Amino acid sequence: NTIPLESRQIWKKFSLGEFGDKQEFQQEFVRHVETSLARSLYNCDDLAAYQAASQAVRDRLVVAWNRTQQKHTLTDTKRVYYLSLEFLMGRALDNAMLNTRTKQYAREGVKDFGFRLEDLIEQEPDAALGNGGLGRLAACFVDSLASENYPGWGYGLRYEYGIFKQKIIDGYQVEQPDYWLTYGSSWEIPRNEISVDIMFYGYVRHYTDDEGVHRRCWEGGDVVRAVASDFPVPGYGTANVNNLRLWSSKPAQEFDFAKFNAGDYINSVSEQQRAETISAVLYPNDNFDSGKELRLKQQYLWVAASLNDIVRRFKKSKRPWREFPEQIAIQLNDTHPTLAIVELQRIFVDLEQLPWKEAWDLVVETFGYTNHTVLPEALEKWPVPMLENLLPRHLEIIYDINLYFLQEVEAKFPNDRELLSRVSIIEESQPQQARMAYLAIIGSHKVNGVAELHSDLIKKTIFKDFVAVYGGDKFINVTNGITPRRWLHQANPELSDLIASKIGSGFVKDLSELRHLEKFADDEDFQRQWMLVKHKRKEKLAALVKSQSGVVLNPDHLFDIQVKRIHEYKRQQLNILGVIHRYVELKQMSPEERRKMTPRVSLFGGKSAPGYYMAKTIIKLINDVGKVVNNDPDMFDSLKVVFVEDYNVSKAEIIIPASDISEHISTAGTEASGTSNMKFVLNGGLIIGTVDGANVEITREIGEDNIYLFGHLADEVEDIRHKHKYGGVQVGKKLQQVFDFIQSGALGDPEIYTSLLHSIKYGGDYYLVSDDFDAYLEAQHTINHDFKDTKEWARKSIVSVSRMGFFSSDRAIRDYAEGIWNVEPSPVEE
Ligand code: IMP
Ligand code: B1N
Repeated sequence: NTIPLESRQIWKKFSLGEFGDKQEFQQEFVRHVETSLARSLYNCDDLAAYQAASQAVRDRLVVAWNRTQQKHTLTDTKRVYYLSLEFLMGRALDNAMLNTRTKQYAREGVKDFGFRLEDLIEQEPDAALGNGGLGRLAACFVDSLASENYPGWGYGLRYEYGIFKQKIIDGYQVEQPDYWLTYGSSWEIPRNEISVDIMFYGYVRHYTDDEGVHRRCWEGGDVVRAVASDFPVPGYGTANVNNLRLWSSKPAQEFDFAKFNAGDYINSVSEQQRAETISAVLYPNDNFDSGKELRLKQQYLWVAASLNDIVRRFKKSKRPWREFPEQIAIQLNDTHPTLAIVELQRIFVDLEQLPWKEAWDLVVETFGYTNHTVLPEALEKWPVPMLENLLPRHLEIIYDINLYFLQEVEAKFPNDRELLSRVSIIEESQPQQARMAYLAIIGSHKVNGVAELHSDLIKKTIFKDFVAVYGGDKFINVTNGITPRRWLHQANPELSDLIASKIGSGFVKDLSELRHLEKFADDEDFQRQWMLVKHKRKEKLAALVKSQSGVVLNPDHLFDIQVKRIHEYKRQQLNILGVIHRYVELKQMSPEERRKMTPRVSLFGGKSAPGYYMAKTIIKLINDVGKVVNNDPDMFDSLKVVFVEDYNVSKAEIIIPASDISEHISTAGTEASGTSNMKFVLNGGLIIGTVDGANVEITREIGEDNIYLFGHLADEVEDIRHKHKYGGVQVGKKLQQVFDFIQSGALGDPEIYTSLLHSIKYGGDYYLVSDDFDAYLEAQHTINHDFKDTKEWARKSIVSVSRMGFFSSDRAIRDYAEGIWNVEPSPVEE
């Protein structure tokens, strides 16, 4: 099925190339409106224009995509597969135009037809197939894999419903389904021919093969079909286009003939239909394990389909099995894909009949595992009875992996039964549970945390015993990063252009070039331009807030922003209690005194898991404070409090460039890394933060004079919790004042907040709000003072940006490539 040699010249003549000019773009645009969309020039609105523009750009990506895959197949290079249950991609059009450098043609091209490109970009729904940092990290990583020319694919699930849309009604979060495929996705290439049948339930049959070897085989279960969809991932300034392959569950062709013949046609069909529910909806939990069977089904369907695909591709190369890890690296984004370890061992042993030990060595060489959290409620465990029912053969393999592992431990540390029970994959609880992180460690050759502090912490706490067993070298750090394409060049073209005017635009590809900016930090003219960009971006955010909530913000005021998932450990409660404190203070002042204070805007945004009561209470509190403060004439020139509804990637692109200060104030030791901290600083905002996650390395890079750190340190937290537990919590004067204010009913019915306040005062204050409150206010006080010196503020901002090169996800990907995957870039010629 290849085109004959003699005809290839004809083919090449018609093969799509890059857009050479505006006209070429317009030609394709009109063609797509008239044919793909079946519309006309009398019937072309912004949405149709968006779709036509997308398809014109997409067509080019598809051609480059094929060229890239062809090249990788031909050269048979080692490939990387990034398995993530979440890819929080956001919008694709702007990114695709920037990465392929066709934005200018598109802008001018649609302008001739009376469209503004910005309006078309706004038509695209976010691909929001993730919850927060973990999912967005995966999206940054596929961008960097492509931009750095690595042959790297993402594998995930094609949820029909991404993370819910958040409405705020009467101050409360209300969830609405996010059906993002209403108009289809212009970026999706359906691959109906690529499908894998996946089994659930069934039983294990034992048999003896021709050579007399005892073997086991999983059979007799229900079958569901996984079908592939591909989303091209263009690199920046390279012809390399990688792939994000997402699986959907579909009914298998197999039909329940028994039922069918018994005349139960309707039930037989509708049972098949249920298969589709597996990939229907993303679990809306961040840093939380719900332990539901449907989630386990999602994980297995995705992992089994991906491995089938990977193994099929490997088999095409006709290499012997022992070369598997020389050709393939698989990275596990947290424990969600840990069953991949078991599935690959099953493929090797049951299907390909490799001896156990030989197979297992290949498995361990293939996998790497990234840990993203130490929070106990987030560590995945599956009840053994659930595994036994859904995946009986996998459970047996887990038992065997565990047995061999425990034998190894026993040989190394004889007679330590305590140790054996501590490191066993199977927790002896009622019912027994399989600890997925332990399985991931045992089945991987490298385990990494996502920031230095976090990587040290996991070695000292949750994985301590495994460091004793394996030695420290298996556990490494790869600090997270962000893609400078989306988070600077695309989100903040004003700043990107200003930077480029001084140091050229090379930093978009090599972020370390930002260091050349430092010599302009004292240039007063440059400082003014710098602050002008910030001001423009604050105006843009103010316009968004105005249109959404009617609240008018003054862009001259200090914008203090905390946007991220709402979680007690991230401590939005500390922030809002601080805001209340400020409000109470301001109220007690005379108008003259008040005028001397730094006027502030406190902006919040983020979603709570639908079942997380305390987080929802925090959202309600923020909104209630906003209602009182924003309607208080005394506060008009001093304080505004805003909750931005439905925080998502596209809103982040507007919000992040607009901060003067952003808050990253998790209880020390709880935020594994954080990535928005990096995004805010890269956009010239300073941060207030605790000594936690990547804040530590940001401080090291930009210097401690350029960051406002406060609060207790990670190694003090355990002792403080212990004291709370046995000696009670001391609520200081200032915090008590805030509690009194809330309890006075000034914000509305205080009953609503009782559980929140009690969790601090009488509930052991697990997140140390009381302990860090005064230090937090102190740091905010310093910020108010420093903000008045605009020149010095601008200098700090410029210096910080110039030192942010390390936090590019390109660097992170190179760290993975060298430290874990052992892969080389494989560029495609333009
Ligand atoms: P897969 O590796 O079989 O999943 O193929 C992925 C895509 O890469 C295919 O749809 C093809 O477009 C391309 N591809 C795979 N193998 C070859 C090849 O041998 N020559 C050219 N293109 C290939
Ligand atoms: O992963 C991010 C880090 O920057 C954040 O600090 C970290 O909190 C985040 C279960 C998670 N850790 N764990 C999750 C998400 C969904 C889920 O179902 C856990 N998310 C993080 C990137 O490293």
